[in-house]
Amino acid sequence: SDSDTYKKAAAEAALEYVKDDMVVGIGTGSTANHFIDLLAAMKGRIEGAVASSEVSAERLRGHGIPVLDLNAVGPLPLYVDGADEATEHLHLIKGGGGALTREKIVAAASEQFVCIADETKLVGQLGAFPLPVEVIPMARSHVGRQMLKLGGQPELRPGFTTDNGNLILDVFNLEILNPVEMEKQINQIAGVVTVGIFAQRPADVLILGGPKGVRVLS
Ligand code: DER
Repeated sequence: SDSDTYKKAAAEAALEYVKDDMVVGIGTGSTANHFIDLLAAMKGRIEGAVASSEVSAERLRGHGIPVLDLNAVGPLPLYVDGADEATEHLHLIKGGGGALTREKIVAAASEQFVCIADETKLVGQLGAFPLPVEVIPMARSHVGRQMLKLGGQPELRPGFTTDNGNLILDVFNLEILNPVEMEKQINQIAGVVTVGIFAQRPADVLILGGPKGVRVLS
């Protein structure tokens, strides 16, 4: 599909940021998968990768790329991952793939966060994509009620448990006028593990693939 072509182009452009002997932080999703598959060509030159999900870890191992524990490698120079939505301020909505907690951890531990996406992900205001919120199971209803108070419509992601054993609420129709403030507000709610707004720690570079090639925002 065209979208797949554009995701591949963005992933290809992200390879520029990978240097010899690096340990690279890697995200989750179809765009990150293209990056993993392209990274395989640099296998002998990088030290390894830190994965943000078991799925990505398996894909890396399948290419013979060493998967390392974040606690064993300290701060990372680079994190490459996709997004569900992005603004020109490099604020993101992530979590469509359900890996938002580990993605936020590895992004926080990384010097440079390079986000790769097809250009349809670029929006004027976040929130058309339902906001993923990872919650401790016993807090599902409590957090759901707080989302209603914020004007959102929470829906439990059916039959899904995160790598951390938690649940995900997808919150529809939230008006996210100030992503940094909304991220802080939802983070405070008891039972919330991670909210899929990446604004306090936004991307540093946004690479968008499209019919006219690749566009880089920073
Ligand atoms: O779940 C996530 O945060 C993924 O990065 C997701 O947002 C991007 O998925 P895609 O690359 O398949 O569009």
